[in-house]
Amino acid sequence: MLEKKTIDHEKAVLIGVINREQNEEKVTEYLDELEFLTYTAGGEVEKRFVQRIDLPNPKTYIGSGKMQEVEAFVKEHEIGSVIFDDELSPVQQRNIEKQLRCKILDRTGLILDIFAQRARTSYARTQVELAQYEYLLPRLTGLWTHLERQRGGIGMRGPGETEIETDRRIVRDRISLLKKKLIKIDRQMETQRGNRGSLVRVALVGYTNVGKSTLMNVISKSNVFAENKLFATLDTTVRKVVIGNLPFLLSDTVGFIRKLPTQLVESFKGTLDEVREADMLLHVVDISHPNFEEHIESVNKVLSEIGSANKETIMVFNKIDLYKAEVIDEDDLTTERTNKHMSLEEWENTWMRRMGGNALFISALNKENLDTFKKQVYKTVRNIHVTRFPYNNFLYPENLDQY
Ligand SMILES: Nc1nc2c(ncn2[C@@H]2O[C@H](COP(=O)(O)OP(=O)(O)OP(=O)(O)O)[C@@H](O)[C@H]2O)c(=O)[nH]1
Ligand SMILES: [Mg+2]
Repeated sequence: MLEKKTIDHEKAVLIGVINREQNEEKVTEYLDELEFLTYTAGGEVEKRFVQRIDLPNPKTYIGSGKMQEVEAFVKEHEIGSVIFDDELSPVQQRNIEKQLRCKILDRTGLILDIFAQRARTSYARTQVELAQYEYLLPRLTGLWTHLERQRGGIGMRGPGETEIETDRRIVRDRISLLKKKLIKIDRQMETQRGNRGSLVRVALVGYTNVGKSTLMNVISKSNVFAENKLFATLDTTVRKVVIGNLPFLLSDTVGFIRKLPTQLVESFKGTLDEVREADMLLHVVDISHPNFEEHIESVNKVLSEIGSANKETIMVFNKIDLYKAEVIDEDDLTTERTNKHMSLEEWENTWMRRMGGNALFISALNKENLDTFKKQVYKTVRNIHVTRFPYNNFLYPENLDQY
């Protein structure tokens, strides 16, 4: 009898490269994240392969010797997917697949698959489907057709499942249909947003898994889905929040990630409109993550792409309960002191200090420092509010303490 593998335990192998732009430490961090993504998609990583290579091999991305190593491992351990941290060209993807005879995904394909798996509303599903078709279009010829019997699992959800052999014309038609459908939904959403009145709008933004939904739940007593997986939230939730007696609207939306596929940024335009139209942003950061500074950069990059980089922003450094500085042994004379060895207090005295009250340190989970957080949010929202409605500023004292 054929062994039936469950999607939950699909075996995967990860591949990353060391080059001038990314040293070994960076690659390890990237692969940690890729492993978390794989786990979120329902896979289990059996092994990581890392190669030092300055220019990717145009045919197979990694060199032929490494490919043989991977091939042997894939055969021996019945690996279902081989996942590359970097973007593969359609040609590379095809060549690699021919040699390894299993599913080949890159970071973009994997992220799209997770989005497809997690999309709940028809809006989110339409957005993801559009992104998947746009990713698929240049990769159509012959891709995966010889893998028919292995259908299902990572990378095969969504349009990949049924439409893979259809020709480009059909896919193009589908793309334009989905675009039209999105324009229609976008218009409806726009009207809905317009109906919300003139309340100040605050948007939670940040890297995925930093605690945006948790913070939303804590301050709005709502119940937004939060969990320790990537992209728990795909749709936007908007809640009315009142601090003091000042009401405003708070929205929680999709998290960002390094190399967020451009197809996704484009098709999630409607979802990101919430951010674009917000009066101010709460940029949530997981300060306990070793890579948090790079996360901030990735988020800022997406914010620039959607024209929201210059909005009034409060940086909210979350998960202070988990923050641990790496310690250098007293006798260790070789290790150089880097950012990773800084205490929270030291961090507070870096560029964060220059942000004044607009850099806050909290734990949404343990409800630490939420008072300071509320005070600062109040102050900023109030400023926007009284600028807009100068005649009723007597309703709202300048500071929350004055209530
Ligand atoms: N230790 C600790 N864990 C936290 C804190 N805030 C959130 N978490 C945990 O971090 C994980 C992710 O939280 P979410 O609120 O889902 O994060 P998110 O930013 O909404 O994530 P996405 O929707 O996936 O982008 C969950 O397991 C939370 O319990 C915190 O202050 N301390
Ligand atoms: Mg969330």
